[in-house]
Amino acid sequence: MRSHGIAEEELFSFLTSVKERDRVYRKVLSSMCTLPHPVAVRAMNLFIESNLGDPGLFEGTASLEALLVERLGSLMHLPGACGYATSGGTESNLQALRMARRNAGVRSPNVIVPESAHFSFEKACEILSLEMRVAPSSDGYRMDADATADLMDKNTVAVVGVAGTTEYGALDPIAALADIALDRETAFHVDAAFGGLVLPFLPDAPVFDFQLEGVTSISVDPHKMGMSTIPVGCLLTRDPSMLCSLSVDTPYLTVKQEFTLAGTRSGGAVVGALAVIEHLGRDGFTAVVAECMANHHRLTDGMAALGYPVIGDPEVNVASFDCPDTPEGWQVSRTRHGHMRIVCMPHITTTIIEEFLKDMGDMHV
Ligand code: 0PR
Repeated sequence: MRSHGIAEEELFSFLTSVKERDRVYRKVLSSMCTLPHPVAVRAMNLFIESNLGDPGLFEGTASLEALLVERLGSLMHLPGACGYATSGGTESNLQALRMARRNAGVRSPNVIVPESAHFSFEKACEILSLEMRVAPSSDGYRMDADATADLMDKNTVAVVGVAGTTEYGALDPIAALADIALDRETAFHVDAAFGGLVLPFLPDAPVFDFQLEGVTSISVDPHKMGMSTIPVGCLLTRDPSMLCSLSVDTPYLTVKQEFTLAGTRSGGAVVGALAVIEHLGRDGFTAVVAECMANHHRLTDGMAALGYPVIGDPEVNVASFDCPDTPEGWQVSRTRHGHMRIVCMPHITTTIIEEFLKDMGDMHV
């Protein structure tokens, strides 16, 4: 640490100059985060000092967290769902498996995850000492339900399905998996970290939520398609006792028990997430998602015309292509199979997609 601090103006000119090294979102086609909606920034600033780790001090903020859970629970067709705002999909997925392990109480627990699962499950299984059994995909990109059933045994504490996979935008056969889990009395966690704020706003999306009796918990992240400030995810559970099973005593806080993973938690970010949901409403989200999907389809049509048909059958605004080269200046990502991957987030406009397709076309002349 410096022995004498530097003046504010000097500090901010330093910070501003270093920020120039960060990418601006414009040509970033690889991210599942986006520019926060202005109401999220404003709400976050209003609640900037709020700490949900001690909710008795911030009762107003805590009630807004409860409202966020209520709004997302209703969106997932369970208005009374329990839950809390996490730091994102990784924490939600970890806590979902932790609940499942606690509730099952078996000696050598295992979980079944799809090949397409986000790497957060690998972290969660290591931390929780769970054996991670990977179910193959039936068509390359979707979990095989029969293979999942074959992998289960008496020590299986949870099955995981993904609604909107990170790499191919696909949906695992959630309804079939929910039936299997219900039949075997096993927890079924749906990772809708990305798809949870896309699928409810699409006209004919498959059912992936609490409408399916077997679904016991869901991850859905406002800091992805919810356009909130980072970090905000949300873990939802069907049954309050699942969440309460994670409670530990917190003797010297204003509340005496907590089930969250983090202690100190940003109230500002959580209110930011709620602000976007309240401000846009169903109509606003439907419009944002329609725009993202229109751009996604323009992209997949344009890429197909260039000789790169989309891989698999994405149901959300994530598309991958067997295209080894990337035009200069664009940030795309590569899947584990080496495919070019593009996410049409709200910051990716039609003009940007047209520009990208033009650069793609020019690359091969
Ligand atoms: N589940 C799914 C289906 C996800 O896609 C992700 C993240 C997670 C869980 C984990 O969420 P958190 O990162 O919030 O813990 N998917 C993106 C990915 O890993 C996250 C991301 C976002 C990556 C922005 C890059 C980026 O610029 O690809």
